[in-house]
Amino acid sequence: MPHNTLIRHVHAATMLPGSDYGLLRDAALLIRDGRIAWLGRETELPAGLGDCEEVDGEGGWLTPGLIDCHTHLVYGGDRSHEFEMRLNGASYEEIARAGGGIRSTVAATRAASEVELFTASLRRLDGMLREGVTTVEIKSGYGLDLETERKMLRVARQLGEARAVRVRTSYLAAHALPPEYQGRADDYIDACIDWLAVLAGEGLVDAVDAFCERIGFSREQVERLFKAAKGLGLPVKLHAEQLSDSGGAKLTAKYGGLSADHLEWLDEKAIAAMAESGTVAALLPIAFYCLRETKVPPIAALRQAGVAMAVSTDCNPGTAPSSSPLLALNMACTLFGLTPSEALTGMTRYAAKALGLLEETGTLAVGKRADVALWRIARPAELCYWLGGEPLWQRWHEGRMVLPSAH
Ligand code: DI6
Ligand code: FE
Repeated sequence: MPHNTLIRHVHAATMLPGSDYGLLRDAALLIRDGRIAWLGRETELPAGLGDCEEVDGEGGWLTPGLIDCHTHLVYGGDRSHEFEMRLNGASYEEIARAGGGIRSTVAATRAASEVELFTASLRRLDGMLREGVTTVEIKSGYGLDLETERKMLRVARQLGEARAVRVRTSYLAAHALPPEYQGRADDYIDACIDWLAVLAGEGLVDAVDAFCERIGFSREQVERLFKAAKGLGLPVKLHAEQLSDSGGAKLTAKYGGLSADHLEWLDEKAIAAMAESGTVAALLPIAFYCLRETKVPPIAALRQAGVAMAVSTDCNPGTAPSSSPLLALNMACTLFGLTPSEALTGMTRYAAKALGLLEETGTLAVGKRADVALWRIARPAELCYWLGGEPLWQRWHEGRMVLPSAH
């Protein structure tokens, strides 16, 4: 049976290009069969819309459902003890040498059963949904062997079935070198390429990611992986220029990548290459904050070059222990100097672009999937201004209404 919903007495931040927030005041929005069927001024509502359930928005604001385009939401264990050790004087390197850091999460993720991993990850996902998320990207990368990478990706898919949310997976086996490949990074990349073919064949991979860094993988190693991805028809993206200028963003642009992420050390030439290839710059201010970084991504130059900037949580146990997209919005403004309109665009329209989903979601426009958030706020900037809070009132995913308390 078709399910129609008419949301009335709202203002809409459509996030369509052309003006800040794509504002539409005194609006109404009609959802029909999971898509936005009509959106406009309430006074211009056409007659004869047929039977529909009416929702009175009481002067609240509609935005596209938020899109978190870079997360490591599926992992085992936690790293709060390392946080404590660091504040008691241990350095990040000392902790890593003692078997901590990414390796400790890898050990915990390998040890966790699929059900344990699912349950722990679901709690984090629910935190995001309570803040209006309707699409989330989830990476593997704490398995570093075929079996555990598969387990992570399967859990990511299961999360998308358990909740009203769209999940896009990224294969991130090239995240760190596992202990069993110590000193054999090239062999490990060969293995990553073999596993990619297997997991892509199982329908578990939507995109391919890697960590291009002195402490991660070299440009040449990442390029081999990207070639394999292209051979399988999969889009690529990259953790690039987070701790040093390793040339990762330029490489991503060369392969027509969806996004290059972090980018604190991005240089001018790479910005031009990203503008040319339409690669999105995904900014991750929570990781910047937690690592107490001081070098800010070149926002003014990205803006000037017309590179689309997305904003995301980077939710992970090491450098961004948060499942709060609203916190990421605030930090994108406070730490990186994005305007609230740019930040919100970065978690809607440009985040959709970063996942190759702009045809489907990311703005409020007729024909798109009805991924919609209704907020109890006085103006859209409030979503960036307040640190967290609980401003979400209702959320629709593909037209299905889910109350924040009832995921
Ligand atoms: N960059 C990061 O900030 C995270 N991964 C990456 O490539 C860190 C992940 C972790 O410490 O667990
Ligand atoms: Fe990351």
